[in-house]
Amino acid sequence: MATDAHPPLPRFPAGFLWGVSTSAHQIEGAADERGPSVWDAFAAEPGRIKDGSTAAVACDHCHRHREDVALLADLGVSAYRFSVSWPRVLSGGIGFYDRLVDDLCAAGVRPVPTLFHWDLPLGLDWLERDTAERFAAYAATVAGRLGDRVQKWITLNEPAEHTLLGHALGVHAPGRRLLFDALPAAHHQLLAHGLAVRALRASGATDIGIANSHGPTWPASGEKEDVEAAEFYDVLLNRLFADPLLLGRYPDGVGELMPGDVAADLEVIAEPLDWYGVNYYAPARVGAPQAGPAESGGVPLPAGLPFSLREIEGRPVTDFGWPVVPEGLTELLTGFRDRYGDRLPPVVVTENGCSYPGVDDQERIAYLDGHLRALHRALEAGVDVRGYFVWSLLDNFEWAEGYARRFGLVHVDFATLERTPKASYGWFREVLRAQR
Ligand code: IFM
Repeated sequence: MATDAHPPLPRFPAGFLWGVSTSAHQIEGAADERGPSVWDAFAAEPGRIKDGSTAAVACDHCHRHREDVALLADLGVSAYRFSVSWPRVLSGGIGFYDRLVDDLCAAGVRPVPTLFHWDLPLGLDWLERDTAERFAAYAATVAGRLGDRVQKWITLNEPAEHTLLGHALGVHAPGRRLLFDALPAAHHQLLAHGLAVRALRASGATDIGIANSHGPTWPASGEKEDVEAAEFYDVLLNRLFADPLLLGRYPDGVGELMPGDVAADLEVIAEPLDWYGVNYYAPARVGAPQAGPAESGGVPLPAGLPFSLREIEGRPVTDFGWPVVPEGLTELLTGFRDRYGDRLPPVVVTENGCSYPGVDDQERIAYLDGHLRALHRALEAGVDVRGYFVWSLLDNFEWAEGYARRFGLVHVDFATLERTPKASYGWFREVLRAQR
């Protein structure tokens, strides 16, 4: 709804895809109706999840998906990004996605499944190359079952975070602290992506992307040491995952650290994409290493890293402590266009959102409003952006934070599982109406 604080948003192009995102492990629950994932095992270890919770019930979406599809329809989104639980499919539960996709289609909401959003079946391991082959077989199974109704596919969600938090720093499942020895997990996920693209294409899919998290990296100063540290961080978080996909090569010095026949794998990894998904939350301000304890977004960082993360001063922060920097989205997208040129396919913002408590969530409205304006500036600057998905439809299980961080447009009472649309839900609905 347009107010003095939020005048009407500029018009986005006809056919622009408007959506919201969720992921299986964060909302589905019904854990006893599927096989276990690495996240079930991780959450069962004392001290891993801040509030001691698990995702066994979460939003109970598996049993309440009709109510959630009705919320999507009422919101007026054209698309819904959800993820398919590989453990659920392995244990014979693919029928749930059949029903979900049917209900979405009946409601006029385009289903956009992500095939992997961190809930690896327990027993599989991204350090093993074989996991990539298994992923391709699973992708073929899902495409065979849903491909008659699903056009738009996402292979992986945020392999960067899954590698960094899960394999390098050990604060997400599977809880490994391998630091730079975690790089094979990144390579095997990228290989899995490429093999899955081939499997999806073989099943007739023509609209395939990936959801990668990216953000601008700002040097803490113009000093050479800070600039070099920021460049290193940019390689780690951005280029390590975008260069192989879009250019068919790793940044200098990285390929040598990867396992297997990297040159042959890169040909698979660089299978052409129909679009490129960007998850954006905030930029990083990076400087040379500093003495003393370091952290990133509340995650303690080990000593000895060749960079340090610095506070972005003078900005509001979300409940998670993340700085609110809408223009970082414009900078990121125009920077990607400049860096990758015509190798960059059309872009879709596959996640953007913020954690705040409460149902009258004016801060979330301000956050989304600011980011949509920033996105429009990227369009004006010539970036081919085709869609925008809010993270998230529902408050959910926010990984190691448990249920304390609320990203939803819809409030979930985790005692009763009652859904209550927040002020931001009403605001976004009006935005979507005005864009029709
Ligand atoms: O909740 C996560 C999501 O699973 C992946 N992207 C970032 C979100 C907020 O932390």
